[in-house]
Amino acid sequence: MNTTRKLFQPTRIGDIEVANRVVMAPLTRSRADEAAGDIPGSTMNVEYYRQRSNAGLIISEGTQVSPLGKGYMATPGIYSDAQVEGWKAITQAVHAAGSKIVAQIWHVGRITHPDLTGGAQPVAPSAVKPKVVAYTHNGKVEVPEPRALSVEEIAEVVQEFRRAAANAIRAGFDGVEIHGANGYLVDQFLRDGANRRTDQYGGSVENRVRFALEVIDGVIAEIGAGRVGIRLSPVTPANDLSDSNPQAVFGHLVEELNKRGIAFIHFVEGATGGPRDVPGFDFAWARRTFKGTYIANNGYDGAMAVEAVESGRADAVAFGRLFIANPDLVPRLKRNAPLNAPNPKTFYAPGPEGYIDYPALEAAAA
Ligand code: 8OZ
Repeated sequence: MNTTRKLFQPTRIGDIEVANRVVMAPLTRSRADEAAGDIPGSTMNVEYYRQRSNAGLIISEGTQVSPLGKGYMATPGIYSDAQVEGWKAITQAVHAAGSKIVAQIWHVGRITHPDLTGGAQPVAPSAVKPKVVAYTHNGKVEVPEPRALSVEEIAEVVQEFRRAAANAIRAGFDGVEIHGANGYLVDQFLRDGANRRTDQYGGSVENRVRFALEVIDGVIAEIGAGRVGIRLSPVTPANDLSDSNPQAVFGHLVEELNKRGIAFIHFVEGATGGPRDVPGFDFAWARRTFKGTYIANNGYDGAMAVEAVESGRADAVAFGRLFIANPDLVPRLKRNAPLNAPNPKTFYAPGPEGYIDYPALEAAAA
């Protein structure tokens, strides 16, 4: 039994009191009501999150801050009143089951296609086309070249993140995670593989970090630093993004985030969903430097997570795939119980199969 391990003890993540240090990672599941306007909160959406409320903290699936911020079919938004109403059913169920939940607020930038954005051309820091395919109702399509945002439009996107954070609180979330990882818009500004700007948002490290900090500062002004986190993936090649010197840009960002007293940084250590040993960024340095909660992610199993929190290498650990397949992941990890294997075929498929029908331990044992 692992029950007495630190991973399973309560703590605070910023202003958020959590029952344990197991975090459910943000997971795109593509089961919002797209026809109604990318609205979450169906009976099966509520049941999915309710089943997983044994996590100390749930980070919601990525939720777009605007129609242009959408990059996948049937992902939920958090910009309309109907979306806020939908989220309320989910946050209420999670709280009733004793967990906490933050909204992952998301703009995909250039990782989308006009078929997903109501016909609009994707936007990005610069007109640099990634080698990425999008899945739309018309099948698999290459994403087109994006257009560069103007300085005025950048300010509007910052406002969209700010409104999304205010909406998250209205919807009953305990806070937000800004999606700064995996090659989406915030990350596109940070890394020079996508950012070729020559104005105050490009070039130097300070300039490339500017957009992320404007988003952070806008969101802090709206909901308070103790309810704000960010997800970062300094070395992931996901979505065809790279940087010539991740330590420089993400090092500066971590120091600036530290000054602002945000609740947490959620680090994807290595290549998202792949190898952990990718050079270019010193995660141990970030852990020592950042005074808020360090949430570790990427390929952890129970033993690794117990060790990481016990040794102080991380404050909390986020699990993605394991939470898809194991609704009762925390009790299973406590008992070293066997785990269900996830079925990738149903990760993004519509409907309840592979979503709310993975068995819990008691049911599995019966
Ligand atoms: C897998 C499929 C769709 C989206 C990410 C939001 O990479 C995602 C995502 C992952 O952060």
